[in-house]
Amino acid sequence: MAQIIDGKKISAAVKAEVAAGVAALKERGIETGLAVVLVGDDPASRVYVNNKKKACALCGIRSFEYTLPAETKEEELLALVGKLNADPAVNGILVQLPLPPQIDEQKVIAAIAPEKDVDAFTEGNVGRIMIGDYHFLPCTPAGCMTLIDSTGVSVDGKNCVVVGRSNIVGKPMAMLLLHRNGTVTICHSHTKNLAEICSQADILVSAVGKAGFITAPMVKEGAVVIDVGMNRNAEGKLCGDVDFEAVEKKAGFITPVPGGVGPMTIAMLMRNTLTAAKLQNGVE
Ligand code: BQF
Repeated sequence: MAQIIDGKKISAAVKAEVAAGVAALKERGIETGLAVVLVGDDPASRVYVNNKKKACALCGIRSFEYTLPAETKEEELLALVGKLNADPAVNGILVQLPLPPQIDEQKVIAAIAPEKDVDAFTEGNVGRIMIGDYHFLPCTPAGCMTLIDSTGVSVDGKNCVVVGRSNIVGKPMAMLLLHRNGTVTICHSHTKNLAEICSQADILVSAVGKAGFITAPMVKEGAVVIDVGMNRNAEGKLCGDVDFEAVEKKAGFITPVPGGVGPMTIAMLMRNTLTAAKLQNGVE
């Protein structure tokens, strides 16, 4: 029976640490602020933005919400990002993805000042992750890494399998595991023998987006299983990529959904915002 990794509890500890850091800045007269930009009214995005605002309040970070209509033009959003780049009260800028189809996401991301890019999505910050010299880690992979560390299992020399190759999760996740000396395999929709490759993983990270994708035969006895999936099953219940009931019996450690990676993503955003405030004020 696997030990369940409590992402809620671990994220609370990270947020408490951030709150202490934010309070220490405040004592020196420095306020920490995060701008959260939402375009349109996607209900999932609305929930995520609310989670981020709530976490800001808990950490003592000022949040500035900008909600723009779904039909917002690209140049209007670019103008807002430009304004936020120039605003000294804003230490971090978060543009909630996905954006509506008339807006080029890459163009908007590229417009964010690198020192305020708390998602670590801009080209320069992505490049810094590749060479292992960074200020900001992308929130979800950073959260996964903290969850892996909480198990006490070392990544060094282990077989690590990442399923999914997105720029936001899969690719940077693989890079972080590589920095820790893991032997890393990235699987995706064109991978042959995916089940067999997964079944050899000491550390398995799934970021696929399909409920029930990772089944028990795909998991090595005692493995660390990190479930990044955010799906709704047939009953409309929130669930990950992993068949939790079955895999729980075989894995050594497993993250639940909800209460696993999701809360860590938010906590890491708070940490990055504090880091941004320190960097912009020459602290530390
Ligand atoms: C939890 C996200 C897919 C696409 C875009 C806590 C969140 C989720 C779950 C949350 C996510 C997922 C976020 C739980 C932010 C994580 O208790 O399990 C928090 O708010 N997330 C996002 O901003 O964009 C996404 C998933």
